[in-house]
Amino acid sequence: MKSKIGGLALLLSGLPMALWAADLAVQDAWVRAIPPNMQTTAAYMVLRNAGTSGKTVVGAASPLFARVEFHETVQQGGVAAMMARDSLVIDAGGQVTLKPGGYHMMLIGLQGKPLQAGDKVPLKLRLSDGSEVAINADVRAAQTPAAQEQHHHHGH
Ligand SMILES: [Cu+2]
Repeated sequence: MKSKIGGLALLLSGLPMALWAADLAVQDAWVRAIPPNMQTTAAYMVLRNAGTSGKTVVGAASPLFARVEFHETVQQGGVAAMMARDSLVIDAGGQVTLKPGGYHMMLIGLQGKPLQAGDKVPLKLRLSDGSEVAINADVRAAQTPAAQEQHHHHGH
């Protein structure tokens, strides 16, 4: 991962955005495997901001999905519900963890074949300054208890 980022920075060294985006590190990015009859799943990761100013992720996209939304799972009267969020803010020197039962990226409208454990999902995060961060998330089998990120999206 480290060497990949280094190679990318070298490739784009003529562009100021490469330096900027390097402040935002993405770790442990993974996507929940999708059963054959579903088109929606969630992505999780740790976003770490090593920079001296806050970073705001304002959008995300994947070639494998029609659209990607930011959601937060919250407890409302004992029931888990998902709230859409416009953006994700990572404070200077801070980190935000996207995990089952909390913040996540909703991947909606699968294009193509079902995702199985071991597959990769390319994701691109767009920041408020116009820079982008590319991620290659691992697909993992759904073995965590918080499957609500899938079930609440029936009927979308
Ligand atoms: Cu969601």
